[in-house]
Amino acid sequence: MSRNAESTAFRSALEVIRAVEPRVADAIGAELTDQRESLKLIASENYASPATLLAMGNWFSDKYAEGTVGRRFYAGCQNVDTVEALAAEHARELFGAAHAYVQPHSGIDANLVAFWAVLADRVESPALKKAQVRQVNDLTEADWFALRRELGNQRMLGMSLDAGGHLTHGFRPNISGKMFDQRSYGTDPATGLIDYDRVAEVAREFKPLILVGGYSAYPRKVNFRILREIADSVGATFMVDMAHFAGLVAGKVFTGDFDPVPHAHIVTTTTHKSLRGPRGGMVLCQPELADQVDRGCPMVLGGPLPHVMAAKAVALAEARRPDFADYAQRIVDNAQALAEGLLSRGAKLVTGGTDNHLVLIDVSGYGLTGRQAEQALLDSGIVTNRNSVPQDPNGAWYTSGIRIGTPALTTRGLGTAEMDQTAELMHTVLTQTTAGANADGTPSKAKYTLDPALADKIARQATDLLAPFPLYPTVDLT
Ligand code: DSN
Repeated sequence: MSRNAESTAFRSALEVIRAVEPRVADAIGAELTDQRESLKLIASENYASPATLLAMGNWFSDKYAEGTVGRRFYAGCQNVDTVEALAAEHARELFGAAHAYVQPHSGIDANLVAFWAVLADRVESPALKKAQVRQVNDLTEADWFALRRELGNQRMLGMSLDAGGHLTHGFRPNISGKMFDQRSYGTDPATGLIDYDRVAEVAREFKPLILVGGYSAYPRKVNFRILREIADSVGATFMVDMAHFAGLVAGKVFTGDFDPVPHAHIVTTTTHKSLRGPRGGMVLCQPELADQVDRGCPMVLGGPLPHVMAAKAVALAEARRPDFADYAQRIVDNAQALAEGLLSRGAKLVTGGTDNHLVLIDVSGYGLTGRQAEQALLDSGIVTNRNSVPQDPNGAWYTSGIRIGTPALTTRGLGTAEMDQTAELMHTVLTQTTAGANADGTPSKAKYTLDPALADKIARQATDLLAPFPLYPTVDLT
């Protein structure tokens, strides 16, 4: 695509927006500038292609399309059918999945669709069969009451939050924790790795309806074949949330035992992280769960967003191109180079390194909390996010970790040499930052000191590092 076509498209769009509310046009332009200038190491963020972005800004946004392809509750959905069917076809082909449902608006929505598909299949359907009725409206009040109690009395086993699991895998602040009786499996305190024997032991004791695999802050591969065997041994449905590493599955970096799709009954993902698509979610499943999954809207989702499904179709088509596999491999090469660069400068990393797109630094080694480190790095033009580490003494707000990831910088074209330079910049900031004290002299978990001149110098060096790798080089808004 020529520089001209993409520049013209975005410039024209901003001109149209500016005529109505110039402050919105200005904010959109400012966001591009900010993204271009920051060294983005947030493991869950990326940069979608211009084609993906443009597919979202159009009249598909106006259309209601509850239902599924060819079976809608609204008339006039033929064009939505086209893009939804395309997105689902690309998803099935890309991941080798039997069924794909591309309507979820986010990862949490995709997980809710999956949970309710399993509950419908494993709890509701048998109850309807037993009562010899076709649907819930035909149950007696007493049977309906009993079914509701049964639906609310199921068990889920997922990875603990401080080991890298996700809030939506049954934790109390999230609706999943209010729906399910939950237990967690953690990681081995000595190695930081998943202890599969321990997972099997907890599964045997707890007998979950759903065993969840997947993480948002675990820097290693997961063996999904073993987790499936554990699920089978206790009669659990095996679900994997691959939101963080879907791009590595799509790019065939994770194959065999490490590809969740052939092993899990149901797989959820976001479409924006390492997969580099629009903000959104998706569910892949085995044929026996397809009908229940397709009931996601209106079961737990509001009307599907056809403009986002159009963008999913574009991004998934991009991920099916041969160069996406090269991109996925470079994400991991970069993460490993970044981990090596940090380790060689004395950083303490959870599990001692990485097999995937993310690195978790235990910043207690620098005498800092995650919050202090996150802010000091931000002052220096390096965007990261704080994250708990296993058995974190500082809790989920202050934390003792910094999570970093390479999908975004890899999209810009930075390679392993730049990762080493990034490690040097981070090392300088983290070693030169000192934890502060509260007014009463006790150690503060938030206050810190970093020489502003040094922070400015690092920020300039970060900008210099990015300069040869312009973000959206085909887009010129001037
Ligand atoms: N917010 C995403 C992340 O940063 O990992 C997951 O929900």
